[in-house]
Amino acid sequence: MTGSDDIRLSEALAAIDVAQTIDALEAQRVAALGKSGWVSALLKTLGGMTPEERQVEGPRIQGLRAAVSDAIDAKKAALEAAALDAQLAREVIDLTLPAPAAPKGSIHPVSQVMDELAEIFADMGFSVASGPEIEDDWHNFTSLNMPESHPARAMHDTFYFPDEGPEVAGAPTRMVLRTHTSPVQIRAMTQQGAPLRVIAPGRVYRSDSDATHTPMFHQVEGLVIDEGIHLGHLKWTLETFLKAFFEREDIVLRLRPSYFPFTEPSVEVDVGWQDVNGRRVLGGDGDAPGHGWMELLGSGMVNRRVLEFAGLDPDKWQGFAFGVGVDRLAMLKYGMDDLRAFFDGDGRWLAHYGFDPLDVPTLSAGVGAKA
Ligand code: 2NL
Repeated sequence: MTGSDDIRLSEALAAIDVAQTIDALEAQRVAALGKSGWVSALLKTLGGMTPEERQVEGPRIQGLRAAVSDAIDAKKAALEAAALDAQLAREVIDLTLPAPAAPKGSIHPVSQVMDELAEIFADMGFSVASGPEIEDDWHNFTSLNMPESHPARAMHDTFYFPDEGPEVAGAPTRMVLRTHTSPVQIRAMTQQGAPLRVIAPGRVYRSDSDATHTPMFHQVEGLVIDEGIHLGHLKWTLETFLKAFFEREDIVLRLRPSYFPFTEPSVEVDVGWQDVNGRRVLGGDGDAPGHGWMELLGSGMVNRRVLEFAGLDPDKWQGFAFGVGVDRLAMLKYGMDDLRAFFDGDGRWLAHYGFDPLDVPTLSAGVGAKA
């Protein structure tokens, strides 16, 4: 018995040694150690033995089992190591391959400037409001103290839709492409009430097209409503905004009386500039020699009639508002000289003037990190 078992063992070990696959090895395991394997059969005979026989046969059969099991484990480790070596040899990385093409997109200067504006005004407690670009004429004109007959309506070169729109404030209305973002602020006042601090950046439309006008352009308006608001608050806010935006402390403002139907009094805001190597650079007193003034913003105290249209009591609440062209701000800050190129979608222009998508404007890092 012992002799034939030794032969079976050496045959099993030889078969394990020549196994080329995990499957072949598994077949050897089943043949020896499986339910009806020869080692398992030997183990079963232990039950019918005398204690004396079992004392000799037990360790001998367990020895056979361990010899087969150890040989299988060792062979399995060797086969797995060989398989890994083969895989590593197959999966070579060619480090001489060129890197994948870098992404080509960039952030349009108008988007960048709007992000900068949101960041600067957020720091002064303003939130950003938005609204429809297709407006009814009540929100675009009537509520801003521009009734049907008002000459300012004609001045706005409005794009009208052909059909009559829904009734608004009890009267039929026509739909227009908004000519300013003021209607967004009317909606903010109506929906959020007072006190209120919002800016409304976005696209606006006027039927006007030449070297300095495009039928679509971008505007940002700002509105503050609270008790006891006066022109001093307006001037401080615009000064603080322009200093942060142009990243210079020497910005000087000049306020001139003007007229807008929606503000009373109305104020035109000029910014001082100086000549630096033949270029106009903002900053400094515009009245100094070699300096001048540039008209930049329109603003004023919100007309009491506009507050009433928006459902606010003008004896309790006062406010100031302002409007400025975003495209113009971008040109002044980043040095483009042709407005029309903004909307041509020319990849070379965008590559030159566009911003890194990761270059997000923040007050802590500077709102205009890279031109
Ligand atoms: C300009 C002038 C301005 C406003 C916009 C405004 C909005 C409301 C009430 C009162 Cl809801 N006013 N906006 C006020 C003054 C001027 O824009 O020249 N924009 C480019």
